[in-house]
Amino acid sequence: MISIDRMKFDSVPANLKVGDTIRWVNRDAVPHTATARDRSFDITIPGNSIREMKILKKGQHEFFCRFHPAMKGVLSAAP
Ligand SMILES: [Cu+2]
Repeated sequence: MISIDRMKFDSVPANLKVGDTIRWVNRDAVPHTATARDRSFDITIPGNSIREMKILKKGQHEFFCRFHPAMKGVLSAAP
């Protein structure tokens, strides 16, 4: 699970693998996205909502929110 709270991504779990499911939990009232710079994922999470996403690509994925580009994180996925 990766929480989003007060316009920030919470810490990303370690030891993730391709095929794992990430649960994005948006605790803010406004929508956010989790968008990989390599575009391997791009998911919109409405305010006060949960969205699930499967990790499809190995490697280190920097991600950000398209609506608030200052929001950033890194997700690493083993093969
Ligand atoms: Cu945002």
